[in-house]
Amino acid sequence: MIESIIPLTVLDAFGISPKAVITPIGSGHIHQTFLVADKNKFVLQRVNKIVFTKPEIIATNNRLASAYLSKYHPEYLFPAVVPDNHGHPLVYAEDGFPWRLYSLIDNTITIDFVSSTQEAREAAIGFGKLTRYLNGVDCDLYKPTLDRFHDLSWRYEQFETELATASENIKSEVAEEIELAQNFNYLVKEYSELIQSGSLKQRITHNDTKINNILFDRVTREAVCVIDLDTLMPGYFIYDLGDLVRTCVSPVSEEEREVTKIGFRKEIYEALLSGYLSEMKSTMTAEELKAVPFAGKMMTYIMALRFLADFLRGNTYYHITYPDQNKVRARNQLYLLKILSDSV
Ligand code: GN1
Ligand code: MG
Repeated sequence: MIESIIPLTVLDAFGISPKAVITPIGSGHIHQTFLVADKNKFVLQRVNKIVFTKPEIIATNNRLASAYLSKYHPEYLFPAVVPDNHGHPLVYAEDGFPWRLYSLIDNTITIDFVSSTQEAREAAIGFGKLTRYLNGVDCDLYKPTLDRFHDLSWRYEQFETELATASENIKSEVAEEIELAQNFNYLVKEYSELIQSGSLKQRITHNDTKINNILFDRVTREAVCVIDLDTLMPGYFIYDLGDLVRTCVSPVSEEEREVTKIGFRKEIYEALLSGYLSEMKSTMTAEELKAVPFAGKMMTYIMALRFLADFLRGNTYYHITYPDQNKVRARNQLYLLKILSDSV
């Protein structure tokens, strides 16, 4: 029963009637998300504090961005949280888990799959615009909500740690994936050199730019606003452009088991680049532009490593609905990486 999952104290703190109609929504791997139909419609979320151990940092980064955007880009739609009755962004339930509330943005939809160059371009414009609009902020005011989140060297180290401690049994189940992952290790060196050269500007990036983290207008299919701002924090443009490429170019998602269905849709890739750069190019250096082709490969590799490491550690991070789901995801991403490496 939904009512038993959502504590009444939480509903009360947000001023939601216990009679509101509440249904689970969303396809995220981390939090639990619900649609609340009360006098108005809301999105209520239980924040996974096992993953986000410092949810206050999310709230602070979002508050800073929201204040900056409403001052300098007042027309920009930034999905700020609805505070509780005391003006707090988070309400802690008795079990220690924080909850937060958003207004539902009417007449919008999310998509899990890009079916046209227009959708790809729109999504890339949406994420590019956010970073461009925040170009003038002092990045030092924003703290990492997850440390070293997209640090490829660190993710590779984590993968190696899991490899060193996993049982032979588990390792033999993913022997092929382990070998593939190790073969792409040269990307870690490329990444480290790129970061150490200082050629990428630190910016405020979204860091979770998968296609279902953008709201589209139900009718015009234009991008309305970006959502899921948990990882809005300092980062590099390659993280955002890269995750767009990772989640959009293939005709199938990261969940697809049949690897022969994975592919590279050139026209979608070009639409992503053209959309993202139409927003961001004016703020980018020549060296950053040179790093554009690296973005998709880097982010696809990082996800392959993360899924594989989670499989090796016994699936403690990503929500799974069947036993070898993280293996499937890792394999999928490694195949996509191979195709990307041959294509860009
Ligand atoms: C997670 O929860 P969700 O779906 O927004 C993950 C992202 C991955 C994504 C892969 C905090 O995002 O980094 O790209 O799964 N978020 C976190 O689908 O780990
Ligand atoms: Mg997320």
